Amino acid sequence: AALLALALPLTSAQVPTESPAIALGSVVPAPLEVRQHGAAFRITDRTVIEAPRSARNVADRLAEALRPATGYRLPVVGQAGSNKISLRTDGSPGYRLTVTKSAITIGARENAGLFAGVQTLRQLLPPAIDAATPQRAKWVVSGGEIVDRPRFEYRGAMLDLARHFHTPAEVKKYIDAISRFKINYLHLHLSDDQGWRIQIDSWPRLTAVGGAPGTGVDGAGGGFLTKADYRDLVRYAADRYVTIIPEIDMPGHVNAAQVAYPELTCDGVAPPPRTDTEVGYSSLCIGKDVTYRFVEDVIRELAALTPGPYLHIGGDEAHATTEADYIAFQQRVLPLVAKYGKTPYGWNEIDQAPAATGAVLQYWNLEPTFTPVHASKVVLSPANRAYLDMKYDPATRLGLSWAAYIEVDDAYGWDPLSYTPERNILGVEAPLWSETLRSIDDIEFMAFPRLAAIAEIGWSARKDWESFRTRIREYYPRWELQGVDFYRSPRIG
Ligand code: TNX
Repeated sequence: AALLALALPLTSAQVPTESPAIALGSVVPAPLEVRQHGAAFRITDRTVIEAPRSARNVADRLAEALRPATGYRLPVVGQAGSNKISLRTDGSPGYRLTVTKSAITIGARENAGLFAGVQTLRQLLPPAIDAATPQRAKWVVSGGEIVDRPRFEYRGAMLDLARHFHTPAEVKKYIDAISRFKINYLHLHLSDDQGWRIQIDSWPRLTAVGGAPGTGVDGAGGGFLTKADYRDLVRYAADRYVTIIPEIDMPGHVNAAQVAYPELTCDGVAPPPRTDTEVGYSSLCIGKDVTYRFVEDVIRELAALTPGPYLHIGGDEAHATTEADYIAFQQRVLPLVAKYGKTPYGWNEIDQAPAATGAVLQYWNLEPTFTPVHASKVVLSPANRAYLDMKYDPATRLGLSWAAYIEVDDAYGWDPLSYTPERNILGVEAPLWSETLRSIDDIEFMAFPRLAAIAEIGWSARKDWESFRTRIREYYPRWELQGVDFYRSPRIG
């Protein structure tokens, strides 16, 4: 799809130069307050980007976004008169975007807010702004003001690198696409029965064996991240105000680790490598000391690589672990995450352990209400609403259907507050499991437009399907120009 977009730049016939400026509120996720008034601003070959040193990174992202399609220089400067896009640090939580004839101003307390404002601005320009080569278009933005801030502080996406490895270049392309919708956490599922995808120096066979060619579902998902790859991804994400959350899944989902290190089983015998999609058959050996040396080494190395606050230890579907063993395991392991300076994070099963006090839970179950017993905060990922690997309908070529078919309006039509009181909620996350996915096109086809629906649930205070439907329909040409694949839902039209 990326090649196609490059090969077919928009012709002037496809981009009417007289098209009216986009309405100020026509953005996904929907902004909080919008007042359209006054004259529009037009970006010209003389426009400059004004930013203080502290916001240089955001200014660079803005310039990168606007230069290819406009063909303008758009220099980043410390101070300018008029005809400028100005980034400034002010008191606004979220961001405030003001458009007058002489300037576009984005103000925010933090760079993350400025970056969110930049994503809004990109959607207020004609879709041709996403072309990779200079386009003939009037780069006009409607006059007025947007005051916007997130409903929840955590708006996440998850990629499963274990069932099929996805390369750093693919993960970066996904970060580009999700950060446009103000997603600010990317959870990487780095280990499972079929593969181990992150270098751990103290246990090198994890990747030498668990990341080898032939691992993954159907033997088609080999590969792993070196520590250098991972650090580079963390940096790339941080430059887009996305925080990486690593997950090592345990005590279940560990077959790949046990193939590499048979001492991690109770009988010391290596199990056969698995390339099927079954779940719930493997378990670390809860009574063995080596189990906790292994777990502590992995947590220590991952914590040292990860600047973000969270470390996810999985904990789901441990059907091969007794309940008593499961709790005993989490009682020892949850505190290890804190020992290395991170907030423990796990799938909702970890709430069985009293040591989950202070942890974050990721709720993936289907029951419509949930009250944490031990954990402090919940990230909502109900599988029948937020799982991007569920098929859209029975005809969808990719994906699974054990939780539901999830059309775009199903992904949009739920409220976190109906699950648990607001004080428990950290935010929402849309996981994408990779049993059936190979390429970045596969990932994108399952993620979009549903990820945009989840992003709006996480960001916007008000929700309206008809309005979302219209705004996301208007986004389609942007995905086409970005070379991002997506599902043309009949519900959107
Ligand atoms: C359940 S839900 C899983 C994963 C599978 C996924 C497929 C959860 C925490 N675990 O192991 O990949 O279903 O949809």
